[in-house]
Amino acid sequence: MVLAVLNARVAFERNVNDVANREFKFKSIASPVKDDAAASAKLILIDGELDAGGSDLSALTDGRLPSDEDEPAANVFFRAGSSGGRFRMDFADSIEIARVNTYSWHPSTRGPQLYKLYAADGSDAKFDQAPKRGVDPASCGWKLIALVNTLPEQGEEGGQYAASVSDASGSLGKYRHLLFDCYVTELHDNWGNTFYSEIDVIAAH
Ligand SMILES: [Ca+2]
Ligand SMILES: [Ca+2]
Repeated sequence: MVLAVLNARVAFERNVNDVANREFKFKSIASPVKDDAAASAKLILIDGELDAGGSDLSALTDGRLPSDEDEPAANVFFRAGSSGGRFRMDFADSIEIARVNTYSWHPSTRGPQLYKLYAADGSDAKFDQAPKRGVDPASCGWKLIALVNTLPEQGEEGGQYAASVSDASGSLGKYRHLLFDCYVTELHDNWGNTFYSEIDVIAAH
C-alpha cells in the first residue's frame, strides 16, 4: 500500500461550533495569512464542479475568511450531491515548501476535511498536469504527499478546522505544482463537500 511510505506529518485542530469565530485561531496551527506562497499561485480546476452558491477557486488564496459559520460565498466547495473533485495550484516555478495549511468552517458535515495532497515539479516525462478522477496522479508524475482526514471518530462534525501538512526535515520538497484531490466527508445526504475557506502554502526559508 502506497500510504505506508508517506513521510509527511499531518496535524489538525478543531474549534467546535461554540468557540469557532472569524479569527480562525488555533492552539498550535497558525491562523491563515494573506501573503503566503499560495497568494500568487494560479488555481486550476481539474475535475468536478464547484457549487454555484460558493466562490470560485480564488477564495482559497485571497487571505479573506468567512465571518460566520455558514457563509457559502466566502468558501470554495464542490457542487452539493457530487463526490468532490480535484484542483491544481501552480507556482510558476518550483519552490521549497515547508508546509501546507488548509482551513475550513461549517457548522455541520461540511466542516471537516478529507483530501489527498499530491505534489510535482513537472519534470517527469509522463507528467500530466490535469489527471481526472480515475487516473492515479502517482502514475503520471505526481507524488502522494499526504492523506488529510480531520473527521472526528464520533459525535458532531461541525466546526472550524485547520490541517497542517509538514515534514520533520523542515521541507516537504521542491515543487511547482500541488494537486488537491477532495472527497466528501459523508454520503448520507448531499451535504458532504467541505467548505474550504483558505489554503496557505508556506515556503521554506
Ligand atoms: Ca493565504
Ligand atoms: Ca479565503
